[in-house]
Amino acid sequence: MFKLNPQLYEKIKHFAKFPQTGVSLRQMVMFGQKPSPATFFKASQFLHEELPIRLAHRVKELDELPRSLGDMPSIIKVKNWYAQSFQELIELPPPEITSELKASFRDAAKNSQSLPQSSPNLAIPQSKPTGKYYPTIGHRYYNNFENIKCTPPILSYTDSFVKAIENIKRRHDPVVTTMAQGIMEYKQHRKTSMIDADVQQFLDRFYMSRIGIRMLIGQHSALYRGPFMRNYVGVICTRTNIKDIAQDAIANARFICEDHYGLFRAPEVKMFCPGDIEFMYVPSHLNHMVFELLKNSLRAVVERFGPDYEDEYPPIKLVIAHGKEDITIKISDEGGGLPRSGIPVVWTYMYTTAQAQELEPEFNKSEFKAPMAGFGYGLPISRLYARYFGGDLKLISMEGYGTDAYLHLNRLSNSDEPLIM
Ligand code: W6P
Repeated sequence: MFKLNPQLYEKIKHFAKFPQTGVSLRQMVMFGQKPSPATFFKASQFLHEELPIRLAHRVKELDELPRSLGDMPSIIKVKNWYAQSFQELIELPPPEITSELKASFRDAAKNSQSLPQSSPNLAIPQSKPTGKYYPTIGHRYYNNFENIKCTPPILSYTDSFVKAIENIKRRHDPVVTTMAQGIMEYKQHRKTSMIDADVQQFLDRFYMSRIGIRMLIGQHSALYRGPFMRNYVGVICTRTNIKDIAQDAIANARFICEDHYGLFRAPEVKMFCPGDIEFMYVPSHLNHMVFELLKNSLRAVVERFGPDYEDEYPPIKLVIAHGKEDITIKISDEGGGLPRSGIPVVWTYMYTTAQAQELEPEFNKSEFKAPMAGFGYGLPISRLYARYFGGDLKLISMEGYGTDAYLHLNRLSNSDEPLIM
């Protein structure tokens, strides 16, 4: 069993002094579909520096939580995973490089095309006077090294690095559910169901960071392993068809709804989409968000009218609009709405209309498969996914009538990663 010792923690605190470097979607696709071994090596070097820094920030924050929360067994478990992953990365030896090779890398970097400028992510509060906001660099992330021949030690380094980060990603699969367990432990301990604003903000930061780390690892691994599909760069689809994804999410959400309530037909979802809209995005993120919103709308409608009134359900409307900056998906239901006082609660990591349930161990495994009513993390996490690439998610409700959810997606795709929120 791994344990976080004081010596390692000193190292972690040192790494946590360095700023995290963000990478935009636009920068990630610069790699093209099949990067050369040397380009891979360069990306590995970047991640080999960047990931320990990001992990260290997380360990430090977990360690500095109020004791009543930080001492919960599940939180300690998560902290140990982060510390172990940190240790594995800093102990992975970099390859021996001849000075000759080093020089050719330096030359190639000089001639490399410059990265597109990133723009501030609208989800981050801007121009903080604390100076805690670090714009992206990314130059260390991507360089085009088509013509450099890699030596065997470099190739074997690249290979063991990818294996190491894939292993880390797998280790962290159960982080969300384990943290949720920790929050439940905390609530029982404190005998309250409210979590305060600090904890809420911590969790937003924590899960946002997790999305970023997993995106970088997932991207690196997908680029290394393939399969190399048309219009895909790693997990990014350069021509994501929003209508197709919406249709898919509609079918899945309705199926889950029918299954959960024992319905013959879930409420209808009417889609309004002007033609085929294609843009650069991560299809799995988009699917996750739309699916999550639809589940909430379906649940509201079914629970308002009751499972015996299948023929009377008012349809849910899904409208897709595209402008120069944004693609927006609006999902409108007539599920009775929420009072204005209930809206902030929806974004906390405790909101669920379903009864608190024991988390099944199985649930840990698949990140993107949620039951009809999970443990209330669907909406806040979906908002983080939206914000991660410069979009946002908003709810406007009419109590007594229904709710509109607006999912904004930034189509310019050059937003900074929101590392500080
Ligand atoms: C509701 C509550 C809710 C949350 C998110 C999306 C849609 C809806 N509808 O009644």
